[in-house]
Amino acid sequence: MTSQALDEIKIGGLGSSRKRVEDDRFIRGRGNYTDDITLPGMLHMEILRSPLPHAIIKSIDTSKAWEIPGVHLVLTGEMMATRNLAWMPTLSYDTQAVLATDKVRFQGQEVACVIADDPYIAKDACEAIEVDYEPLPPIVNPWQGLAEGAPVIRDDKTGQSDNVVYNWEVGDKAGTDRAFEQADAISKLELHYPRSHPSPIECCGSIADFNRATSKLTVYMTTQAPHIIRAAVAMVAELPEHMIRIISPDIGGGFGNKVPVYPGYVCSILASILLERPVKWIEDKTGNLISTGFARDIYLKGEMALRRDGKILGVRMHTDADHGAFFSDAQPSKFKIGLMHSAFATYDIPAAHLTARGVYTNKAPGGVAYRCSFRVTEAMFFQERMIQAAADDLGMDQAAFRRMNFVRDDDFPHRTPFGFLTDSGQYAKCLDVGLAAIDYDNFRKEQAEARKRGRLLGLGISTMTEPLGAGNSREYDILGIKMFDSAELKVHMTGKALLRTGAKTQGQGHETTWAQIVAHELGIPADDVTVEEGDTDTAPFGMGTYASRSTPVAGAAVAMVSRKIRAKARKLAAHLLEVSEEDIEWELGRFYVRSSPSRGVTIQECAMAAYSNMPDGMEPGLENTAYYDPPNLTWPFAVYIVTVEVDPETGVWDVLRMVAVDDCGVRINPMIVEGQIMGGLTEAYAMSSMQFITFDADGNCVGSNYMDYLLPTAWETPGYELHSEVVTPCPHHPIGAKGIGECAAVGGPAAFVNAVIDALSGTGVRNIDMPVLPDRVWEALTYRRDVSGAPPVRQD
Ligand code: MCN
Ligand code: CUN
Repeated sequence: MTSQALDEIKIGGLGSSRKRVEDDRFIRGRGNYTDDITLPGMLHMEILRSPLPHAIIKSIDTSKAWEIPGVHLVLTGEMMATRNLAWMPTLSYDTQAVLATDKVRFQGQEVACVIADDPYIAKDACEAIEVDYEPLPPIVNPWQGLAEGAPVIRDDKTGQSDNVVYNWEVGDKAGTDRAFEQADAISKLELHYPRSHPSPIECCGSIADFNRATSKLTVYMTTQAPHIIRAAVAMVAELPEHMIRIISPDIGGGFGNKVPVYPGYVCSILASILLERPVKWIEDKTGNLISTGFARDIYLKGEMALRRDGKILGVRMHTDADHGAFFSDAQPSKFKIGLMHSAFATYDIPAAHLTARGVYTNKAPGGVAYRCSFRVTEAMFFQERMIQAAADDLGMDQAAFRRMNFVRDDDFPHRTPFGFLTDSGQYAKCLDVGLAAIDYDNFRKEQAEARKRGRLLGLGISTMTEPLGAGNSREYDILGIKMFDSAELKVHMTGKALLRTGAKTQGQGHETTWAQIVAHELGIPADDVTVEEGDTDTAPFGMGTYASRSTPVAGAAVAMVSRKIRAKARKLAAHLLEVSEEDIEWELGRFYVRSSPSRGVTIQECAMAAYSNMPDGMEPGLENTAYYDPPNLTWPFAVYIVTVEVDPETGVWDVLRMVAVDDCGVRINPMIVEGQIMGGLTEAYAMSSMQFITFDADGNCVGSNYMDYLLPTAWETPGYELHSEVVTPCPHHPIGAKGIGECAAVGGPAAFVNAVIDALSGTGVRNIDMPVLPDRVWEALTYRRDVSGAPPVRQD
């Protein structure tokens, strides 16, 4: 490098904790969310939802609703059916009712819609609709669904005679059986990962605008994946794809909640086509909590074959997933239970076998949504709870047991027990950093001392590997659409640039970080790069943002398109400097002549030349597009360590300290990465300590509002101590970055629960299901037994 190279941090390049450019409008209240948009002549839609979880619809009388002044349209399933729109395909090859025709299958299911001059009229008219239901027995958990004689929820499906969605398995059964035969000890664990809800502050919504003059349909909506939605709308509504434009404006948090296709979107689209006017639908909080993509609600059990010295020989795992009434998971087609089989990727385990069963119940459809990379959250939770139980059973130290079984640094690339190929990491080093930070040995001493005086201290460790960034396209597709991503870069003649990608930020800060990648690759200051996402008419095709795939896939495409631009700029530089291309060297922001480094041209000068002084035969302009199909997922690693004190009288537990060591490879923007980690840890704390959304025996959703389903505020949230000193660059990512968006929410819960269980050691309590509420801890301590969180079942 010559002295004229730019200071990368000063231009907001890689490693710069640049302030988030999008926050300027957000904190001034100038964001542009779906509900901020008003179109001329716009009408408003409200949804009538079922009060019952399971019932036959005998009749629907909409006559009173039609009579209310200001009502323009009342939609029912029967009307949808005449257009073949009563049912829609889901992203997991099932079908889902748009508006119920035959039966309602969960409380909160969409039964009818009213479109009116304003939302209040529409709401009143919904209440004027009379539906005659004949109740059926509700099914609130898989066991009820699987019981002999259980009513068949999906009697709409030909050939469906029970409530089983799928049976699926993966791994080496024979090898695992052999490992168990050779084991000195076998450890077992059973638990329920409760239903949890992404609960973004902004609910879902859409504005459909069918233009009668052009026949073009524009939909503004809260989607994390606009291009997938465009494809789905083209298929469901049988509209030509080029006549559909999906625009995701600002999104107030997605967290997976805004990946699926919801009936509200479809109904607003049909209403706009029928009325030839824009139709807006904005969901309310309870509507969001009872009807949109939930997460988890899965029963996990497993056993571990162990050698006396602590070596893990094999693992067996079984899952029973509650999918609600429709199997609508947005996940790679190949894997029925998402990436559950990423479990135990952290450890060198010779054999493993997983069986998975999905069951229909009378709940909202879902399972995969919420900072999860397709069930990785459940996988890593089970892994780390099982590891703690096994270490305890062997009487081994929690940290030593993990270290002994970790995949070693020189073992990469490593084939995980279920067949993934992990490529890099420094697991033991991360653990050492975490243990030193929490002062592990001293804490253990303090814990023993405190115990003598009746105080219950606990320490929980979670060490986890996360598969982030679907695809590659060989293995990952949704409905046959391959999971790659894209970026388009236009460098204007003054050297300012416009970047668009196929991803869609919902708060993660893409407008800030993508510009940093361009700055790193081209030396154009990040402030000179505008980033746009979310409009299918302008953005290149992409699969959207979830599974922390944006940095691994779209972010890689940003680097690749920048390199294409640089390659062309190099030709322009050679022309300007009147030397051959081979004599040109690059340093950040500038090409120079190798033999005479002071002779050079900046990237901005090259940009100007692309429009004003290009060599003969060169195509003018400085624009390009890159599609990126990653060779593998990225594999970040994290260590989360929590210490707690449990009050034996009340079961209340307080977090004393929380240490987080995240290795997500090269960090584009360290401040944004830390924000992602803190947000994820807070969600982990919320899930493990307070968030409770369940169903009573009659199938009523309990916790469908913010009075019951708690979001921690700054007051409840513990302080976090973050460590960033371990950096293992991703070997295949162009800038060495791995995903980070979900790590803390995935790995965090086990650390909190492990800490509470550790505080209870000696009582025989092996498990308390989340949320680990004080009354559950009290029950465990008082009766010295495990506490299950499974919903109650009706006994009559
Ligand atoms: N980043 C970085 N360096 C890295 C990795 C990431 O600077 N090595 C930056 C990225 O450039 C990006 C952010 O960190 O600005 C998150 O990047 P990434 O890990 O690629 O995740 P995505 O952008 O794909 O975001 C998805 C992920 C998911 S799946 C959920 S769920 C979730 C999450 O992000 N939802 C969120 N974090 C969220 N944060 C906010 N504020 N809102 C949501 O809805
Ligand atoms: Cu599964 S929640 Mo995120 O992948 O959108």
